[in-house]
Amino acid sequence: MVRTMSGIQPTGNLHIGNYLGALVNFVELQQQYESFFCVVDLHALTQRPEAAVLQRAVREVAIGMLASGVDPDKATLFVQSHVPQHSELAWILTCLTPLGDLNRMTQFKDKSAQQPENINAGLFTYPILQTADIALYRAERVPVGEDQDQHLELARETLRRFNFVYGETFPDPQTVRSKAPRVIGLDGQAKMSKSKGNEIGLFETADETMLKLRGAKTDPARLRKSDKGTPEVCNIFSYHGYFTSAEQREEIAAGCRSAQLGCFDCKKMLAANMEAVKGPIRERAAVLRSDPARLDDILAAGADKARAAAEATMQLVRERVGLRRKD
Ligand code: AQP
Repeated sequence: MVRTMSGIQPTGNLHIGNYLGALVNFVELQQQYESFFCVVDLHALTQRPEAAVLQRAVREVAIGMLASGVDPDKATLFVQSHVPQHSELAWILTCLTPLGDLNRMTQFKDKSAQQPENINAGLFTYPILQTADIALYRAERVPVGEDQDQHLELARETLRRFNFVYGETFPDPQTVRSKAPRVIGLDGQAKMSKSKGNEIGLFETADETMLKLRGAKTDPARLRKSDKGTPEVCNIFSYHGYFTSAEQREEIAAGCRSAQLGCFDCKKMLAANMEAVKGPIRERAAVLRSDPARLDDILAAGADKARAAAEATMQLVRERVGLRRKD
């Protein structure tokens, strides 16, 4: 059966970019593929979080995945560090990756600028660990947002190199796009990110979201309600594209263009439509938080299944690279 694999970093609160760009696809793909979804805590170490903060974030991301619809009876949900084979394969792939390939990665440059006091080697080799995450499960479908394009290209090149050097071992992992591959942040400029403070949290209440939306940029040329707006250049209108029916979007666009509808009312409609999606997720998350033992059980069972699949791949890999004698 074709496998799908993806991970989310426990580096902060899940936001609607993670939900629309990745989680929506996790839920869809688990219906047709053998699915492995993980909380990538080893990746998060590149940001040097405090231990207690990391532990809490791991649980919150797992809760977010489950509350969004990842079904532990269909998909294997686990924590990356519970499967030590991720680190083992990452080292083997590190030895196959030219420095020049890593030098081209724009995310390394972005993250280095974001945390200039902590430009560690893990940030640089991050995409190799990501390649190992995918390869360990011999995944052929990888649901991720557009920001991961370059890393996926590097993963394909690295795995093709492995196959060339050691013999056909890994399938080519293909990216699976959602309908929202790049959700822009509330600043209207960069992609929405956990660590940039420009996010709408998946667990936020409607009031919290409205508070953020009130300060969010709209059409820069529309200074007063009486100014006619251009919905196509408005970041808020782009969010309507993800949460609002086509019919209501047409009404909003017409109201904006004719200056009948003000930005505040447009934002209120958006907050209500977002709440229709986020409200049930928030409620399911609250139920999951109230039963920590159940989450422990789900993650333990997921780790058992993931370790078995990972070990099967590693036995083959160790043999191919010469780390284990052929019996
Ligand atoms: N703005 C986005 N639009 C669409 N998809 C997005 N993803 C992230 N931001 C957007 C997708 O969500 C998945 C999980 O992301 P991640 O946590 O592994 O890392 P990231 O891409 O670095 O996400 P963030 O939110 O920007 O986290 P920080 O700030 O910690 O780096 C991925 O599939 C990603 O494409």
